[in-house]
Amino acid sequence: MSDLTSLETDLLAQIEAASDETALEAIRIAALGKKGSISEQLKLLGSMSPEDRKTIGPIINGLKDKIGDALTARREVLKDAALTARLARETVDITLPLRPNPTSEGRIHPIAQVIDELTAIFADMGFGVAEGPDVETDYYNFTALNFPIGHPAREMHDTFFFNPKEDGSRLLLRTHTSPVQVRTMQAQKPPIRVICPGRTYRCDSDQTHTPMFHQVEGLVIDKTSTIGTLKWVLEEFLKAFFEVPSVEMRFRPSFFPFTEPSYECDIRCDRSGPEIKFGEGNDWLEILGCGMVHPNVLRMSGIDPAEYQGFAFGMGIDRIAMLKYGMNDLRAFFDADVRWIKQYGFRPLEVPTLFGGVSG
Ligand code: 2U9
Repeated sequence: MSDLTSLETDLLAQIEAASDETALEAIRIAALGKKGSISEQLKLLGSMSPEDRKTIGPIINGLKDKIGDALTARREVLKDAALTARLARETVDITLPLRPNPTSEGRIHPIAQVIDELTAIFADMGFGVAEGPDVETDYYNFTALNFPIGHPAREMHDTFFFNPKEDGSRLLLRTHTSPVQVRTMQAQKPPIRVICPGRTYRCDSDQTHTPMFHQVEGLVIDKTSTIGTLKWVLEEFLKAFFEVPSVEMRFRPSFFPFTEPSYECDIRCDRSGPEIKFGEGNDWLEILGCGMVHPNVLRMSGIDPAEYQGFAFGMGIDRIAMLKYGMNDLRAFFDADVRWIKQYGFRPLEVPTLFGGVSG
């Protein structure tokens, strides 16, 4: 009896002292396992007299249950303690800033945005987009566009030339996107309706000029297009781009070797307030150049000017981007300053669309 009492005291003390579930499991096996101290006592019942078995049996079974209950209770306590310790160890610092994700951090450059906008507007009028190389030959940049050899207009373009090759020819960085239209005329039969947005280069740098800038030019070649069609296309473009119900245009005579007649086009605007407004006011703003394609240009690209005619126009993308989105220093476009792009760039999933109103 006293053996059983001291076994009980001893086991309860061990259970109370167990510091984790592994230690507790070892105690359980030592007491209730096949060869455990309580199991050994139970085995002795078989050799006892029926009277002894009657009195001692319930005591041993009671001890077994008591130790079982104590083990369960202690296991719960240890489990809780382990969980509490784990929670304390694995705390999340909710004051840490979220890791930035590309769609919320990245911005679309205003130039890329404006190219998307004008492409959508011209696509609506049936224009395709053509692209060509930035490094060009003298032929595509000048000769095919009716710049005679030695003509002063070649000098006016402030061209970046590469070193001459052995045969004396020099490659250059295109000074306008017009070589792309020449390549298009060589590759396609009329009718042709394309715009050519892209990088252009001139050796010029101040607050309104950067050595690399962007132009978009347009070309239409068919049998019937006239200055009237040209005016309509430009008017529709300007209304859609600047999001105004009407624009008033003024065409001034000009000179380009590749068009005849040639014009510079101004639009009516109001510059009296902090922001420039189009379609109203008493000021004029030069916005683009245009004209009917020179017969020599058509002929040089294999198109018969007796059968076909057409018009072309060109404008500076950087300039129209600045006008539309209120930026005043052209050089900031190319500084790659993250603070600037955060201020003036467009969020990838919130870009203005034609269907939602161009500036959203
Ligand atoms: C071909 C035939 C004709 C393209 C044209 C202009 C007028 C023009 C300037 C505007 C501002 C360039 O960025 S800018 O300085 N461009 O005024 N461009 S007509 O005429 C072409 C082009 C290609 C085969």
